[in-house]
Amino acid sequence: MKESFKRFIKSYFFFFTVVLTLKFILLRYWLLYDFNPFASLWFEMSLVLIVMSTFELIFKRGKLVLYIFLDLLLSALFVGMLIYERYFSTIPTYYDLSQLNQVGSVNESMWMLFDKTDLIFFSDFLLLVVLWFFSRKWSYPSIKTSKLAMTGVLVMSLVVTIVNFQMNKSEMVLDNALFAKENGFFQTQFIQYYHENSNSETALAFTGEEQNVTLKRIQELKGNDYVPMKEHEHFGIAKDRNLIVIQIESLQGFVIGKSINGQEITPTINQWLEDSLYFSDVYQQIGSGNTSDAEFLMNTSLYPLGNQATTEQVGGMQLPSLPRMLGDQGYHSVTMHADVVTYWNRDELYPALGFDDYYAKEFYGEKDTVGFGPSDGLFYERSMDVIKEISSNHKNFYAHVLSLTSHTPFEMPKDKEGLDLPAAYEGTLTGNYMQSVHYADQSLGDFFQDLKDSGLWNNSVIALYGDHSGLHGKLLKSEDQDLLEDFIGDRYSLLNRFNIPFIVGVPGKEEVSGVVDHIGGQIDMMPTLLNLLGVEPNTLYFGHNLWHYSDNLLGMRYYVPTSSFFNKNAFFIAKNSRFDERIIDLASNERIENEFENPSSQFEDERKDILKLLQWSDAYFESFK
Ligand code: GP9
Ligand code: MN
Repeated sequence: MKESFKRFIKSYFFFFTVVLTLKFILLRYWLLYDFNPFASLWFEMSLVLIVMSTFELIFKRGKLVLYIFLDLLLSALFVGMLIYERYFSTIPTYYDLSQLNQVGSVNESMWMLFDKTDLIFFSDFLLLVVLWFFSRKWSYPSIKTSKLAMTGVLVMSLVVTIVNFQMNKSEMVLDNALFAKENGFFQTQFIQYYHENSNSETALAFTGEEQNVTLKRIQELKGNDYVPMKEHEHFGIAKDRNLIVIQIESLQGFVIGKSINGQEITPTINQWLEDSLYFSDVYQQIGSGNTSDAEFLMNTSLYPLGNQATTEQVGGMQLPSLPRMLGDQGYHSVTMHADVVTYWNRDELYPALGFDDYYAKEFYGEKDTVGFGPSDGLFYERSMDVIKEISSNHKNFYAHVLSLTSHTPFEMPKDKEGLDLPAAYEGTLTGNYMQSVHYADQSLGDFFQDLKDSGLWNNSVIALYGDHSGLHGKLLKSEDQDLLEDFIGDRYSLLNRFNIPFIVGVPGKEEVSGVVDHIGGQIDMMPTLLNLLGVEPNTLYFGHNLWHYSDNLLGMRYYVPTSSFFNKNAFFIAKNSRFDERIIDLASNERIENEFENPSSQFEDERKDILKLLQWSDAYFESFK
């Protein structure tokens, strides 16, 4: 017995079991703040042991190669997961593997997040080489494990995996990391896959007369009495105008109206605010599809999917959308972006959204490239040519114009850095961000001037918003936190991070101006614009006219756990693997849960309501498949 145990601990099976268990323990600790080492054995190794015992039972030779391959694969996956978490503040899922082709464009930002300590996941390979080199008694290759023992391991591991799955399959995965902490990384994937592929029925009227009943229910869950859009004030104030919607890459609200070293960061926008509507309390709602989710939200007023870029699912669909609704009114619609059109599956997204035409890198070319596309300056110049052409051929048009230069890591050629920054900001992520936003604003100014010169300005509605935050997660070093705190005059909180500007101008209509502090999200943009254009949506939508309604219930998922929401007064962040529920007061930017005896109960009803809204939105989306 003693002898066979001695032999066993010299086996590959034993060596890699120990090594991989240790790696899982470390990964779960770093990624999920899980201090329980047994969770690694029970949840994670049970599955790995199925693979390893199968190796043992099937193969007589070459097992070492298989083990090394498995170990390498898992180690690379673990490092990838850590980097991913630093960028997206959540753990990846199997969907993300299908997105690996997208990594090319953002890899610069990704590599900034690689940490030397990540190499620890490869340290066992060094150990293997050293052992091999120095130990002549290294007899691993000849060690055989007992068939009976391996069959036992296989059966046990299978039982544990199946029992885990059966026990948890009915649970909803609201937060990947929390679910993985409680049930294991692999189980999280299985259960998500299971939910994705089992049909869930929603007793909801999507079409016909009853659609209004659903719209009413949606509005009630958002805390308002439903009023048909035709009865809203200012309905149709911009009837028959063109619509130009500009989505600015990574533009956050905290720079608007602010100066540094006596220079305005966004002078074009600041001046435009004098005669336009500024919705100051609007928050991003994108999911893992980032920029493309913002495009989706703007054009559909539906929630993006939780765990995968919505664009992954839209192939062949004909979604209810802004281009389609405006198309019914005779508008020609076009969308413009300087990256390759296949990035984020936009070649499938645009037909699904019903755009008549799109212009992408293939059109804009490679000249004056900054980051992964031609500069905003060049982009607007060429877009202007298209817009002029379209406006001369069509009665009305809708142009969705998507800027790109102000993308992470915000590094630009010196001649595009227009701000004279204080020394402390030079070369920092925060300083670079300000420079790139300043450049984006300056290029926007040229575009605005061209619109004015061409005469299009005065018969258009011009709207602008940021797609999502640029300064977030572990990209921010402590020096950035200090600089931001100093700049804002308050801590750089999640509210600052998620707040984006939404600005709407109807030139010549003085009443369309001022600051509106109604709480809103990207989901509210489409209905707000349709109201001005005097087009009552003929489909379901999950936002509302932000000018009319002051209460709201807004979901955000992916960047915070699903079931997190904004209401009129607070941002409720659901529990995740690291923190309990957190509640931030919108007015004071302070955490407020300590003021309640039982914080979650205050918000429990709304938490259920937002889950309902998300489920309805998903089901509505699915109904177009
Ligand atoms: C890619 C560009 C940037 O085409 O839109 O995408 P992001 O990384 O912000 O999602
Ligand atoms: Mn983006």
